[in-house]
Amino acid sequence: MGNVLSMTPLPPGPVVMGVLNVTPDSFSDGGRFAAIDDAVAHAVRLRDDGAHLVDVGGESTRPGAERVDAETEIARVVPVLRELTAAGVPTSIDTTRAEVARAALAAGASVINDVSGGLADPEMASVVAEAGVPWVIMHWRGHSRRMQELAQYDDVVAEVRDELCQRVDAALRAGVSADRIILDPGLGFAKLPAHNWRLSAHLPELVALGFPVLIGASRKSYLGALLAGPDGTPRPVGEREAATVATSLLAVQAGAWGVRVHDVRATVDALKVLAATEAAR
Ligand code: PMM
Repeated sequence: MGNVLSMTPLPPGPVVMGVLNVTPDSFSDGGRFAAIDDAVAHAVRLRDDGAHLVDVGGESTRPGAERVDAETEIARVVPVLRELTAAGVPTSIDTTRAEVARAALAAGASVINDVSGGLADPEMASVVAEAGVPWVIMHWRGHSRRMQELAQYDDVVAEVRDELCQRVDAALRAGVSADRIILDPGLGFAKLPAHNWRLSAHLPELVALGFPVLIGASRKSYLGALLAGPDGTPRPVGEREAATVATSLLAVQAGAWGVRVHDVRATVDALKVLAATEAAR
């Protein structure tokens, strides 16, 4: 599969983004992919399973996580991005730092996935504008260490939509082209479980803004809470796959353009079921 993400305008979707965390403290991969060879082999598997691009991240964004410096982040992601580019695997870089984004683009990344939507680093918008690459602008209120304190909303759907619109305005002012913008409500980022469910239920209101919408529900803790055992113990991270697939499928049915998932094969299978059903209408 070629790099559909280098198309202008963006491809129609659904687009599947596979997750590759190269962070020793990543909650879902448990550091297993920290070694470059393992990371590359895993990313190639995600591509072969049907991922349109592989999202490479070198800084954990799990709630409560401490930050690493830019140098560490670059040292983690750049060798992996170079190898993946050589292997023909399209990649995005999951970073909030302009410096890391710049290094990642030079190493072959073709999309910037910024969980802060440009808020964490004022330089990010100009890096994106200059490179002309697609930019995932996610809803965000603060870094992981304190983000759950910021999960306060009167109307989460309206506030997330309005805050995303402010980020879009800032991006356009910085010279980013509207056809390069992808929006993401940021499930789990300064959101309590009820906020995530409400955003999922009201996804069409975000889709109505007219930008492609990406959803990242994969293995998140609100799914673990939903599936908790009778004693209230959350379902472990590795056992949230069916719930992840269901969430991704519902999101695409509600108009999402793309989904960001760890288990690409399961999601691609589900999306094939949806496509076959739609084709038979
Ligand atoms: N979630 C995580 C990391 N990056 N990027 C986007 N665009 N949307 C998300 O929901 C998102 C993201 C955290 O999940 P992980 O630790 O499993 O990668």
